[in-house]
Amino acid sequence: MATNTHLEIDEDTALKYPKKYKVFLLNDDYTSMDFVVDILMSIFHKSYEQAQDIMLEVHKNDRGLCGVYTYEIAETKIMQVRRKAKDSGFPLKATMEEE
Ligand code: NFA
Repeated sequence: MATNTHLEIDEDTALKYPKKYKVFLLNDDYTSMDFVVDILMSIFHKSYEQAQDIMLEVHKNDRGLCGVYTYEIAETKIMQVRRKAKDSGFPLKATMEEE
């Protein structure tokens, strides 16, 4: 209305940014370093050098950031890690948390 000077937010049409989620790889004693580097290059699209750095970060500090994604993409990455690790007989795990 013309006399309403309040800022109104239309809940139905307001632009809402999707939440983002950090995906981490977790260290374990059994997964080979080469396999983790391969995971980082194939699933998280890192260069060989970036993949080496992240793998060593996970190895030394128990977890390392692999990327930030929307919920569904983060969830898909985690499932891809689980599937590829299981197929190769490694216990490697990935987790996510809201940014
Ligand atoms: N800690 C594993 C090893 O010594 C390597 C590893 C790195 C595993 C990163 C999982 C994640 N073989």
